[in-house]
Amino acid sequence: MPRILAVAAAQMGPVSRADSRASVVKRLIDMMRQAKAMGAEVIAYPEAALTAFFPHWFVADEAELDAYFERAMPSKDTQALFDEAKRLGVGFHLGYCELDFSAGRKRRFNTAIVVDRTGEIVGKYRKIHLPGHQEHRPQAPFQNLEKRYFEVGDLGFQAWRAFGGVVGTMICNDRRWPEAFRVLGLQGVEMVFCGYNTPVHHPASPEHDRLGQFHNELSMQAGAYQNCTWVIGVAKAGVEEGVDTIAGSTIVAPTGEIAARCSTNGDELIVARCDLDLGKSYRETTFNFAKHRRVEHYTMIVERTGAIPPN
Ligand code: CDT
Repeated sequence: MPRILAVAAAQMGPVSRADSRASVVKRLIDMMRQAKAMGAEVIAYPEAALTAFFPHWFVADEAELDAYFERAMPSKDTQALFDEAKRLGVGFHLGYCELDFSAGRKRRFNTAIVVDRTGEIVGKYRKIHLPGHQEHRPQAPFQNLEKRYFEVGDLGFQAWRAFGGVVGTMICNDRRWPEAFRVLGLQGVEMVFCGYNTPVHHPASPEHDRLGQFHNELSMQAGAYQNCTWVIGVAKAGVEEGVDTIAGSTIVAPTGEIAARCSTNGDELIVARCDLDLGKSYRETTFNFAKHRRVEHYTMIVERTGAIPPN
């Protein structure tokens, strides 16, 4: 019996600073209903989908910063999304910013959850590869203060059983790191959700500006092929609070081919019927990890962080 999972990538156009959480949730619910009508069983929303991507600017006031974070999930405003998911029988992936007190102190994470078709959370991931900088750079046209506002995720790259397969998540910058994909690949992942907010411009390296979409697809297509998995890459796109961000949400097959791609830079849904067994022939041949990986030659990957050229 084929394991077909119909998945929607829900690209979002900008969210403004002034938008209420409830209005954004309503937008997500509208897309969920449309996705259901298009035959989707799961819908994937972007990184930090509930607010504007505030790491692009400096927030000095702690209470103002905390207002971008959820203290519980479901929260008062997101409960309606969970209720609708259950009512429609549609699972979802959601990126949001998490305020956590479980370790006896306040911690902030850039988080994503996977929710099954009954509205239950089946997996949570906290972003590990935080890009950007900690210090305020008032001269820059915009900033990426993720290293200031978030702690490095403490949950690792986990895969979970959901939707009749094995799924995992990573967030935005994680997709550029093959280690993130491989740790999921080593758990037999069949579908990886990855939300992103990627600026078109790179103030520190403007020579990269023309390559944003290429590097987005290069990273996700390589990760998909080398780990025999579907990758659902979903953007928050367009000009948000003055920062232009790439669109190009894509559903990538385990072959490395793009099965569907958004063509606007606003709210847009794409749906693909994903055969979760499509990675099997790669997993059993070219990428039969147990047979071909030579871990005795990979020790440097975990023992060394930065590159050290030979003498
Ligand atoms: N949100 C996020 O992780 N953004 C980063 C910006 C880095 S630009 C190379 C990203 O990887 O898209």
